[in-house]
Amino acid sequence: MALPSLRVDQLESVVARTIAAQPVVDMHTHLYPPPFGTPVDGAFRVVDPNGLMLFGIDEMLTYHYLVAEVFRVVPAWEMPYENFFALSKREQADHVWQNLFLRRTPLSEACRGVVTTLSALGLDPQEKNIEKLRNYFAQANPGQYVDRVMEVANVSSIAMTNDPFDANERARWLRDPMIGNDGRFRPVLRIDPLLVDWPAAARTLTELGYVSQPQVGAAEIDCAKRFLWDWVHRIQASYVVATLPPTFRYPAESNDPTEVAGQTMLEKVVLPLCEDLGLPLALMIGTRRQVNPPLRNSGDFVGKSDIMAVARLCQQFPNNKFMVTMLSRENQHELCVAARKFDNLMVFGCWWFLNNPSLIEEITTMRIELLGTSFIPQHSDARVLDQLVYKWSHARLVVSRVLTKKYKDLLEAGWPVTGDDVARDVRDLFRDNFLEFLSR
Ligand code: FIX
Ligand code: ZN
Repeated sequence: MALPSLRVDQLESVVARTIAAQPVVDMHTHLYPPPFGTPVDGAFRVVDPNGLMLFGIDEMLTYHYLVAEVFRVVPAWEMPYENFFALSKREQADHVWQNLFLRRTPLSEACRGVVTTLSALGLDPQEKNIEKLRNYFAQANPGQYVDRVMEVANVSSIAMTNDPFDANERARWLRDPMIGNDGRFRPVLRIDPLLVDWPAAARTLTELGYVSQPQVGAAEIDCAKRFLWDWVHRIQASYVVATLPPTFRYPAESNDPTEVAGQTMLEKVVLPLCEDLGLPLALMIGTRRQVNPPLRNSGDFVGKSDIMAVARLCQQFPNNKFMVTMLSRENQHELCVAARKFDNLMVFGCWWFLNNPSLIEEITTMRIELLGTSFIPQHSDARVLDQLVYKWSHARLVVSRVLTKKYKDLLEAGWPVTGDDVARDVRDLFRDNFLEFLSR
């Protein structure tokens, strides 16, 4: 028997409850399971300084979003960049805690995120003594802590970003082929240099025995194919991803050899392999890297990109699947319209500088109006495990608000909305759209 329609006054609580209860498949993060190493042990001894599994208060406070913000209030003439980065992680965290949380109100989204996370983990965010907070995380067993955070955040699966061009990460995979074998994490192959910096990619490939020259010829295409095939299989990648600058064009509009090489790699290596293996290619477009290099990975910026490049790719490679997010707010509308034209385009996430409630609300509303529920509303981009908690609880709140409003409009237009309808839509948005796109 069909369930009765919800009343307008029931919508808000039913939608909020349904979204809170829906486990999320997080399709893009920079998180890793414990075998990838943790930088410090429980006694704060440095055990693996380049370890990739980050968690705890010091990592949260030194997130690159917060590092950028602390230089707003203690500028480089007071705390030169190199002095800040010469500090130990604990000292950097102390500096951020002092200046963004104790001396000021932690109003920004990234600051509020730390507060949400501490509260949800059962800690007192008003605890001004950071050592007490540190002690909590020091007692955590990394493997069990992954479960705890996933439970609190209600996240059922975490996509990693696995970069064979990063010597640190690559060495770990080569040392231990089973390193990514953790059912909670989903490996994803990141290939930026192949598309944006072929000379650098060629150096790495050569070092690894896939001997390549800075000029792309048949041998280079062959080497890159073998490299990509080997790594997709070594890590068992769910999809392939690259972050691209706002200047990305398809087809390339200049004769710049690196751009032309990137296009050749895309057309002759990446897309054929993705098609053969049925893997989506995720393109994250719009990052202008290092506009302020001394700020390190806090020094990246945003730029408006060209959606026609995406449309041409979708049109010319109909057997490929593309998942696309764009960093610039100005690109969001056109990207949505492109998704109406191409069923091999999945729009995802409110990325980085867009991951703010006001922008998520605007973008998600527009996406629903143009695409119904056929998109992936958010990914966390978490770099520190604990951030899953706030990134998802904040996103859930906003998506709840947007969906409630949209269901209300529909009820008023004369269409019944049941609890089952809400559950199905929420499942699609937070889990199934991604999983079905992978397996399509
Ligand atoms: O390229 C990316 O995957 C970006 O998400 C990162 O490079 C960026 O630093 C980030 O963490 C944004 O949230
Ligand atoms: Zn990312």
